[in-house]
Amino acid sequence: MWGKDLRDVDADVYDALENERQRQEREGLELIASENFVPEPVLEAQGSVLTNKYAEGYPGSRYYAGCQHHDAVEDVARERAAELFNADHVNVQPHSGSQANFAAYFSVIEAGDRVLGPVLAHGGHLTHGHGINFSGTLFDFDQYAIDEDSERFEADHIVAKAKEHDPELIVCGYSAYPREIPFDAFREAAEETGATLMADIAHVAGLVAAGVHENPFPEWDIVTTTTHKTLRGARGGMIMCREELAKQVDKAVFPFSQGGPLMHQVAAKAVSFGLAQRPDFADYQQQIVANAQALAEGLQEHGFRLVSGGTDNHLVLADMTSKDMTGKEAEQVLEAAGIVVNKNMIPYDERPPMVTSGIRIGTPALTTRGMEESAFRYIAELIHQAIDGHDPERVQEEVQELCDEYPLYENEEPERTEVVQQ
Ligand code: DSN
Repeated sequence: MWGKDLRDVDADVYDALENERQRQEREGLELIASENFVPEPVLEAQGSVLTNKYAEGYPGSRYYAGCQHHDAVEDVARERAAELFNADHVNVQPHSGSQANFAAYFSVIEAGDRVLGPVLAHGGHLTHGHGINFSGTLFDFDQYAIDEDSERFEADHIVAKAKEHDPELIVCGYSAYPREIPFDAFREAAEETGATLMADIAHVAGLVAAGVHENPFPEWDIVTTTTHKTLRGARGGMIMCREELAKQVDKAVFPFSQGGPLMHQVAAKAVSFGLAQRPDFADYQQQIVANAQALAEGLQEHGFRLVSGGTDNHLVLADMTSKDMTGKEAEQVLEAAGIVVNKNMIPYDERPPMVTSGIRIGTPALTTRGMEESAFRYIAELIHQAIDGHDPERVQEEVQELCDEYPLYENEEPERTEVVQQ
């Protein structure tokens, strides 16, 4: 009817996809801390016929007929996630991390309620109470900060802030915090104030699932995550909670904030959770951290100042004022050399978010390619050479060689054919 192969049917999209595959595999070192490369079976599930069907509701209770196979897939996803994170209940339908946080808030608090969350520039996320986001608009947020000297979240400050604001909900979890999340400090603050506890573990979810980072369960009330960062799954969000909150969480996702679930994504989440249950996933997560620490040491040897002096997890945050550069300039210089990082605010940054003083560098994606500590020490050397302006062409060549040495998807390059537009 319309042809079977994308390359025959739509040259524009086919070419863009092929170019992106080429960029990911051959044209640079992917060091954005929130990105990763999913295994082929995850891609296969994402491109499956499950995209064809509406399945509003939950397994065993759908609004449309014909959902038996969708039920099977969603049950598997929920069960695997619950086991991975030791959660009583899981909702795997949120389309993204922001959607998960939206629904999580409305499952435990109402508009106008008081919430305590982190300062965005101190590692938080827009959905943790920023004024330009729904969270800062709909709820009465106050923010806790990183300690200016230790550059870590400290219990005294968090507890004092909680007593001052008397929140109904306390949120922790970060996009750019290189240290272990101090869950105890938040538990103490919640005990003092009676607040509900919510952790957004999007960045460290893979580490948590593998036991490389502390798990907020079983003590915490509600935990959100994305599924595609260190967890290395299909792109999307997820909410986990104590059994008592299960009904509220499900209602807050559907019908309150979402319509039909993206069941092809749910299937792909199920596949990635299954892969995360295998023993080699724990090795992978340990390697992510070992690589970040090797990268941190290499950068420090070359005079980069790192926020908090190092890392416990999958990312480092480099203060580029130690190299007389802004984050934006560093991002551009590195991108020209084929090293992909993002500019990032550092705590107490005096520069605006589109300039920043820092860069965030993460190890999950290149660890998926098989790189270990020696490769990351070498990457630190290449970053130093690019930033300090040594022979940019040679740095680019070295980046290319590293990409070739650590292939990503092993598939043969498809033969380009003449595209016939229909
Ligand atoms: N955009 C993500 C990150 O890069 O951390 C957060 O949602």
